[in-house]
Amino acid sequence: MERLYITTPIYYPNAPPHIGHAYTTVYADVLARYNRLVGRKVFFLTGNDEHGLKIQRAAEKEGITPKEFVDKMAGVYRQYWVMLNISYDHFIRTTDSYHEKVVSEAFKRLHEKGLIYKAKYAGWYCVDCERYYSPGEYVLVDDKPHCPIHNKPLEWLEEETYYFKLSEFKDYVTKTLSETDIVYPPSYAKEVLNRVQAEGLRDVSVARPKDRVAWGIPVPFDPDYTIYVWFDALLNYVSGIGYLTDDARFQEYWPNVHHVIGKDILWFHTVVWFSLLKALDISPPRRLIVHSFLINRGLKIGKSAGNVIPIEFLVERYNGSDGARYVLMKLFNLDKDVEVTIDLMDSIYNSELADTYGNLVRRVGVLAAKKVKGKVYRRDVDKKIEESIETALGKYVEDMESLEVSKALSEVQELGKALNTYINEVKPWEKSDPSKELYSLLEGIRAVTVMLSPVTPRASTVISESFGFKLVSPRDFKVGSVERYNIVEAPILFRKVQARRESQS
Ligand code: ME8
Repeated sequence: MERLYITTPIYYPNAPPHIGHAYTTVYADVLARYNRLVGRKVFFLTGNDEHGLKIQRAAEKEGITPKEFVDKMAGVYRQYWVMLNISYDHFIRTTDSYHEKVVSEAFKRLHEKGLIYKAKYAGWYCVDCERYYSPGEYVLVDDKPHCPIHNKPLEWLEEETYYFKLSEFKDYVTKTLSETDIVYPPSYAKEVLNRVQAEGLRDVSVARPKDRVAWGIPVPFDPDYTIYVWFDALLNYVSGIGYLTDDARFQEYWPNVHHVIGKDILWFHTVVWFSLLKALDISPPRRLIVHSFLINRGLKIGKSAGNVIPIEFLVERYNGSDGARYVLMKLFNLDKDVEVTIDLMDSIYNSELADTYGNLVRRVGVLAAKKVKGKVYRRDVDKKIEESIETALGKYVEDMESLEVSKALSEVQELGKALNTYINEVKPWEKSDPSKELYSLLEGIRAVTVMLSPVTPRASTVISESFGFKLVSPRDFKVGSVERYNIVEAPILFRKVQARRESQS
C-alpha cells in the first residue's frame, strides 16, 4: 500500500489558534482524509512548537512556568482540532522527551562533523519571529529597524553563539530547488532561488545564551547555551515519524513526506531545512506545499495585526465543523492572498452548502419518503446526469491528486448545480412513481457526498447512513452500481445563516 506522510507547521502556542492556523490544518486534514479514502496509508502529524523566548515571555506574563504554560496550551490546541474534526495521527510537542533527544543528538552529530561552530554574533532580532533580520530585510520606521511581518521594533542583540554552516549548502539548495518539483506551486521555489542568488547563504546562529533564553533544549556539550527554537522545531518532522527511535517507521514514511506551510516560513523550510537534512544525510522532503495568507483589510490575519477571526466563530456560524471546513477550503489559495470577510464566507456557505447541496439532499429525501416509502431500486441513470457525475469525478480526482482542493470543490459544485437543474426540469413531485428520476438524483447525491467527504466528513457520514450507501473511493465510483437506496431520514444539514444587518468585514 502506498504510504503518505502529511505534516502541518508546529504552531507557537503563545496564543490559541485562529482562522489562519485553521486554514493550514484543515487543508492538511483534507489531504489526509482524501488519501485515506483512495486507499493510501497516511500518517498525519501536527503539534506545537513549545520552546523559545516567545513562549518564555508569554508564560511570564501569566505568572506561570513555561512548562505549565505549554501543557495548558497543548490542551487548548487539541480542543480546537477536535472542534474542527482534525484527524491527526499524532500531536507532537517539542517538549516531548523523544523529540528533545533527537534534537540533542542531531546537534551533537553536526558539531562532530564540523558543521556547527562557535563565534560571535550581533544583529537585529524579532522575538515574534524568533529570528535575526539583516539590513534589506527589515523595514525602517522613524529610522528604527522594524520587523517586516510584525511591524514591531527589532531588538539589537550581541552574543557569542553556535553557528550552522549554512553557507556550505548553497549549491545543494540551489540544485534541489531548481531541479526538483518539491516546492509547490513552483513560483515559491523561484522566489527562494532568486534570493539565494542575490544574497548568497550566510551561516546561521543555532543557539542562544542560556541567561537570555533558558526555555529550550540545552546544547548537549555546552549547558550555557540553549538550542535555537527553529533548529529544534524543524526536526519535529523527522522525530515525529521515528527518526533515531523507530527506523522502520521512519524509512516507511519519510520518502513520501508532504509538508504543508504558509509562505511566511518558506525560507526556513527550503534553505534551512533542506540543508539540515542534507547535513544529517537525510533526503529532502518529497513535497513542500506552500500557501498564501488570509488577509483582512489588506493585512495578514494574526494576533499582531489584531484582526483575528476566532475558530469558534466559524464553527458556530456555519453549523459546526463541516461548514467551517468547507468555507475555509473554498477560500483556500496557494498563490494569492485571500481577503476574508464574513459576507464572503456567508455567501459561500449559503449558496453552496445550504442551497445547492443541503437543500437538494433534503428535497430528494423527503420526496423518496413520500412517493416510494424511501425505497429506490436500481434504474438506468439519466444520460446527462451520468455524464455530469463522471466528468465531476474525473476532474475532482485530478485536482485532488494535484493538491488543488478548492478547484476540486468547484467541480463538485458544478455537479450539484446540474442535479438542481435536473430536479427542477423533471419535477419528480408531479409524478406518481418518480423512481427513475430519484435514482438518478441519488446517484448524483452519492457522488457529491463521496467527493465532499474529506471536507465535510460528518455530513457525508450522516447522509450515507440516512440514504443507505457506502462512501467508496472516488476512483472506484461506478455510476449505477447501487442496487437499492433505503432512505430512513431526510436530514437537514446546513441551515442558512441570516445576513447580518450591517455588513461588516
Ligand atoms: O511559524 N493566513 O508558527 P506560527 C494563512 N512555530 N496562514 C496563516 C495565517 C494567515 N493569516 N496565520 C497563520 C511558526 N497561518 C513556527 C513553525 S514549523 C517547523 C515551525 C499559518 O504559530 C501558516 O501555516 O507562527 C503559517 O505558516 C503558520 O500558521 C505559522 O504558525
